[in-house]
This record gives sequence, C-alpha cells and structure tokens, in this order.
Amino acid sequence: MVSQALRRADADDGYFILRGLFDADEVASLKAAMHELLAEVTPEDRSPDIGFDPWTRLVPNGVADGDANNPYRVIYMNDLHLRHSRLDAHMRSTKIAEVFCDLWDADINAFQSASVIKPNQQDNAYHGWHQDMPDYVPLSNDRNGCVITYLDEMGPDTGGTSLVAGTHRVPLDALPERTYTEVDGWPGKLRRRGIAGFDPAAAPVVSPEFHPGDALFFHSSLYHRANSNADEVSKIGLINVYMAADCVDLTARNQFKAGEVRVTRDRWVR
Ligand SMILES: O=C(O)CCC(=O)C(=O)O
Repeated sequence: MVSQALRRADADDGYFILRGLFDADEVASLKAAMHELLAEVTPEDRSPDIGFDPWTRLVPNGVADGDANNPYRVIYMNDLHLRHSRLDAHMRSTKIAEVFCDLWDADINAFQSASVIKPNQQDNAYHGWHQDMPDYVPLSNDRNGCVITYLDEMGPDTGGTSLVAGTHRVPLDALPERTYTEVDGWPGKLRRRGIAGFDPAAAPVVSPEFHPGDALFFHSSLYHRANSNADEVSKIGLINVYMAADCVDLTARNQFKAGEVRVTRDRWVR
C-alpha cells in the first residue's frame, strides 16, 4: 500500500523515490534484456522508436565510439514490451502497478514502455528542461505519470535525472511553451530544449543519486531533465508511463503500442 507520506509527496512535490524497489536479481535480468536488445541495434535502425546520441562520432570502421554494451550510442528505445518478454513483464510489474493503483485510486493502463540510455561520456545538455505532458495532451484529466527504474548508479553527472518539486501543479490547458535555443558550436539542427519562463539557475533543482533498483515516480507535468554521463560506461534507465483508466486520450494521439495495454482491472494485474 502506498503510504500517506507518499501520497502527500505525490500531491505536493509531484515525485517520490522508492529506494530498492527492484532487487539485485531483478536488476540483473532487466539489464541482461537491455544488453541483448542493444547488441542487435545498428545505425540503420534509426527511427522514431530508436534514437542515437546526436554528438556521436563514427570511427573509420563505421562503429561509433560507444562502449561494449552500447557500441552505437543508442539513447532511446521504444515499445520495449514488444521487443523482449522480460521488459513486457516489467511493464506489468505488480510492484509498479500497486503504486499507481493506490495513488490514483483507479485501475491503470500503460502509455509508454521505453528505455532512456546515457552513453559513455554523453553530453546531454541539449535534452534540456521539459515536461512530458505537452506530448500527451489533450487528456480528459491529468492522471498520467511515469516511473524510471534505474539499472545503474546514476547521479547529477552520471546520467541521473534532475527535478523541480511542485512544478507539476499547472492545469493541462495552461502548460508553458517549450523553447528551443541555438547554441554556438552545436551541430546541425541541435537546439537546447527549455521551458518558457523557467530559469533553472534560480530554481530549487534536485538531482538525486540513484542506485540500481531505485524507482523514481513522477507526474508527467513535472519539470525535469536527463543529466549528462561523465562515466566510461553507458547507464540504462527504463521509463514506463501509465495513466488512470478514467484518463482518456481525447484525440487518440498516443502512437506508442504500449498505449493499447490495460495493465490492471479491479486492481489485479491482467
Ligand atoms: O532519462 C532521464 O533521466 C529522464 C527522462 C526524460 O526526461 C524523458 O524521457 O522525458
């Protein structure tokens, strides 16, 4: 059961962390699944569902300067539940489902099942501060949120996530504009994403240290960003988005296949 303290954190801050929600064996099997998928990817697989680090350099033999587990510097992979049975099971995890059922006092549907990967020595500045909600509206209510499951040690300089508490409390019809700023020396069409009227230097930014198996739950309107990774190895997070069964995607905008999955009914994982 989600405690009153977590419900309060969810309402006030828009996020909370469940430390060690997944144990070492669970983390190991999830990582093995992701490593299997990453080993199969080549640059030809670039698509809206598989993204690569825009700063990637290709060395003469055509292999990018990634690490052994992520040689081509993949940063994003979508609809993981269709790619690997272990990741399908994670999307339907009872541990996650119970949290969202309790928070929303409702059954839950999946919305997205993806991985966010921070390749070795990745500069993530372009990723920028943002809310996820502008990609999802119009919705009939705002009961849409995500959980990131960290599979590696990830902190402020090692591919973790930064947040600003309380920024989720904005009506869906008043979400701030996204901004895209040109930066000297950045290649091609690369721009730094941001939020109109938001100055991170003046905000109470929180950048937790995450350990393998920790889970960060946050509201889809919360201001957040993915941090750069100064380490020599890739860092992997699984990002699973859900919504309450009474939250309707009014224009059927969600194209993620996970959006077709009903995770719980009558509080039971199906
Ligand atoms: O990877 C992270 O740390 C945050 C993920 C994120 O910002 C997103 O997917 O919208």
